[in-house]
Amino acid sequence: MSVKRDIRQALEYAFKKGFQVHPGAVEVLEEVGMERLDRIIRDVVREKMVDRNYHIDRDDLIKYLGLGEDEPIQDEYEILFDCTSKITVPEGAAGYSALFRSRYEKMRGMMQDRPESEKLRKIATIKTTKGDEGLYVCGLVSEKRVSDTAAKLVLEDPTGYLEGRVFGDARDVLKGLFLDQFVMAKVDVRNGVVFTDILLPDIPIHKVNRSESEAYAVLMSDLHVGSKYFLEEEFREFLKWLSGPEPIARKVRFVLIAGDVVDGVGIFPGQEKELVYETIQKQMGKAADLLKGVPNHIKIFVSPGNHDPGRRALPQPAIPKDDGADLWGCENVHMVGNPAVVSLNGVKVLMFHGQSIDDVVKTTGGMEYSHPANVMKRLLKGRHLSPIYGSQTPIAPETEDLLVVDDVPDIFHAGHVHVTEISNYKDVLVVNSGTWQSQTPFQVSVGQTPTPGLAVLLNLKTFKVYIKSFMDG
Ligand code: D5M
Ligand code: FE
Ligand code: ZN
Repeated sequence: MSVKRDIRQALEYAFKKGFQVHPGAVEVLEEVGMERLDRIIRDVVREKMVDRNYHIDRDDLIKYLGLGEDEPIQDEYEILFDCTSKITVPEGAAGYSALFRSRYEKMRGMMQDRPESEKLRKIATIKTTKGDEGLYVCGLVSEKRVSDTAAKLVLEDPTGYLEGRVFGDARDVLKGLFLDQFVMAKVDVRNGVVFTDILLPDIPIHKVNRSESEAYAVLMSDLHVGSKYFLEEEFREFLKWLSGPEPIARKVRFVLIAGDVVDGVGIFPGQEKELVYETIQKQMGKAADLLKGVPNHIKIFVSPGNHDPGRRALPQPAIPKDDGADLWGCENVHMVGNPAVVSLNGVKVLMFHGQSIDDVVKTTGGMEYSHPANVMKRLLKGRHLSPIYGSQTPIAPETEDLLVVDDVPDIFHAGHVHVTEISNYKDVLVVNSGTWQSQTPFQVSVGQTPTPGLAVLLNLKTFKVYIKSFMDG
C-alpha cells in the first residue's frame, strides 16, 4: 500500500518537474519497494536537470541505486576495537579515579593540536596567575548552574578544582554541557575567575572511508527476542527478503546488531508477564535459530545491550559464551562488546547500544526520545559515549576509559530508544536503527512511540541509506 502511494507521489513529483518516467524505471521502484521513494526520484531529478535531460529510464535508477555493476562485491571486515578484551576487574573508588584520569588524559591529547593548547595551564597554577586573560584549562565538568542572572561552572583536573562565572557565548555552550564531560575553557582571572569560551573536543575534519564496491550493510538493534512484543513474523519477512532475489538484498554483505538481541530475564519488575521464553537459554537459542536464517555469506556482528546477558555496566563485554553458545557457534557471527568498532570494506562503524541516551534526555533541555540522532550528535561532539556518571546508565570503574571516542568513525550506529533516525554530523553518518519490538506497556505509560520493523540498508560505497519497512501494509 504505502509503497504504491510512495511511487505515485514520486511520479507526480517527476511529472511536475517536466520529466518523463519510463515504465522500466517504475519497475525498478516497485522491485526495490523502499520507504521514501520520493527522495530517490528527487535526487535523480536534481542530477538530470543539470544535463537538461528530462527522461528517467531504468538505467538511471539502476545506476543511482548502485545495482548495475557486475564487479565482485567485497566483504572484508576487521574488528578494530572491542572493549571485551580490555575490560579489567573493577576496583571500586580507586578504579573510578583512574577512569576519570584516563578520560581527562585521552581528551587532553585530542586538544594537543589546537592552537589554544599553547596557552594551556594546570588548574593549580591558574589560581595564582595574575593579569593574563588568554589562558586555557582542560577539565571535567564537576558542577554547572545557569540561571537568568548568573552562570557558574566548576572544572576539575588532576591538580584541583576551578570555579568561575561564565559570560558571553560560553553561557550557551554551558547550557548544553553534561556533568563529567571534558571541556577546554578560556579563563580570565583579572577580576575573579571568568570562563569566556568553552571548547569541546568535537569531530575534526577527517578523511572519510568508503567501500570500493557497492556492498550493503543492514543496521539493526533491539530485537527483544523472547518478548511477547518481539515482531517475529515481520523479522522473518526481513530474513526472507535478505535471502531473496531483490537487487539490494543480493548486495548485502554485513548485518550489524547493536544490542538488546533478547528481552532478558529480570530486567524490569513484572517482566515475566511479558515473556514468551522465560529463560535466557531459550531466548538466546531462539535468537540464534532466527539469525541462522541470514545467508552464510553475510557476516553478522552482535554487540550487547542492557537486556542481554553478561555484565550490565558499561563498557559491556560480548555476550558470554555460556549464555549464547549457539550464536558463538555460528561461523558467520562475530560477538563483540559494547562499544566496538568494526571496519566493513574499510568503513569504520562505531557500534554502541545507546544506554546513555536516557541520561542525556533526562538531564538536558531540548533532547527527546523521539530524536535520538540529536543526542548521538551531542555524544560525538563531546567525544564520549556515556559522559554522565551516576545517572541511569551504570558505568564500571575501568582503568582505561573505553567509552571515549578515540578514533573518528565513518558511521555511528546505536539503538536503545526504538526509534529509527538517520542524520549526519561532520561527515559522520549517524544511525539509530530502531527496533523489532512493538510498543510495550512501559513505553505506552511513558508516551514513547517506537518505529518497529524498519531495516536500515546502507550502501557502503555511496553512503546512501534506504529504510525498508517489513510492517504489514
Ligand atoms: O529501552 C526501550 C526504551 O525505553 C528506550 O527508549 C529507553 C526507554 N527507557 C528505558 N528505561 C527507561 C526509564 N527508566 N525511563 C524512561 N525511559 C526508559 P530498553 O533498553 O529496550 O528497555
Ligand atoms: Fe531495547
Ligand atoms: Zn536498550
